[in-house]
Amino acid sequence: MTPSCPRAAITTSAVLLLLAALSACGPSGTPELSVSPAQAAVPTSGSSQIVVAITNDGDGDDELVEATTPAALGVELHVTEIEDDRATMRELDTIPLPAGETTRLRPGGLHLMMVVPDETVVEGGTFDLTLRFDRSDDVTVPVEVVPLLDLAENSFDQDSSDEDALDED
Ligand SMILES: [Cu+2]
Repeated sequence: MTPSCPRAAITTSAVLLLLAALSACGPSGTPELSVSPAQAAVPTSGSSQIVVAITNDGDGDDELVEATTPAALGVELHVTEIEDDRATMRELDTIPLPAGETTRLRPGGLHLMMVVPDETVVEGGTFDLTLRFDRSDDVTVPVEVVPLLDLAENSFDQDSSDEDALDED
């Protein structure tokens, strides 16, 4: 210790004040996520969409940063956009999960796309899906494999106000 050096003490407290100010600019509140039961479509042409809803009941935002499953080569985060009357898909790095909102991943909007599903992804089968978040702990949910038409119906039953076009994958 060097008590004879008041300048060092001032500098230290200035740094602490600065750190406190910086951390106040970081994420505030605490996300509180719950994940609905999930369904996937029987694969067509080497891919399959997964329908799941993620509800954030907390007072802090979160983000979905990765989805993985042992049942496929990979799971991509996608959004469908309409451009010149044509639906195109874009891959996203993350999907925002704002506080107080339910984010539905389903055909036509934000969605999860399983690439190269394996032989366990057949009608009536189930597999595990693990979701990784920026702030919350990982969540693993079982995914039930259903015919594509059932998947589309189930995903839109929950919110009839959504009139997005079906994704044509
Ligand atoms: Cu897609």
